[in-house]
Amino acid sequence: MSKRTLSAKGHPNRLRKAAARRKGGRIRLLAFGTIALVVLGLAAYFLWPAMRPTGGGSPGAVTVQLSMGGFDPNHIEGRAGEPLTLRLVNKDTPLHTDGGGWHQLAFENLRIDVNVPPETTQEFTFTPATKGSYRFYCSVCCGGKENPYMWGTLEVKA
Ligand SMILES: [Cu+2]
Repeated sequence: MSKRTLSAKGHPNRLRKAAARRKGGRIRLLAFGTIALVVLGLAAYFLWPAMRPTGGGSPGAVTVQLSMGGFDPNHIEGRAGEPLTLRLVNKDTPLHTDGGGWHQLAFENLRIDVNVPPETTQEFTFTPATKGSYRFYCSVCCGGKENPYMWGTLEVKA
């Protein structure tokens, strides 16, 4: 018989209390851990949009913000034969009733149609072949193509 069993027989009450204390400590630790995880998770959830990099991305990319107010900037310049990267930033939330926060950048005369989900950033690169003025629009919000604010221009120089 070991010493432990002996003492267990000798002081059953005190042992039970010690076991209960250990159990209570473990539950407290578990509760603390859970709460800490929840708090960290919530902090990350709420802070992520603020910390999300919006200035970075591909070097040389032209950033265009998409919103219910249209494109910002709504005038972009490029050069014929040179790749142009557009970085489309949509900060609208899915709570928008008009289009669900989605925005689009589509060119009238080029085969380009990019749809950007709410609260996301999308980059795309294309090479305008010839010089000229190309109009682009968003048709998923605020009256779409019929709304004069939902238009922008890409000026391609030779
Ligand atoms: Cu839009």
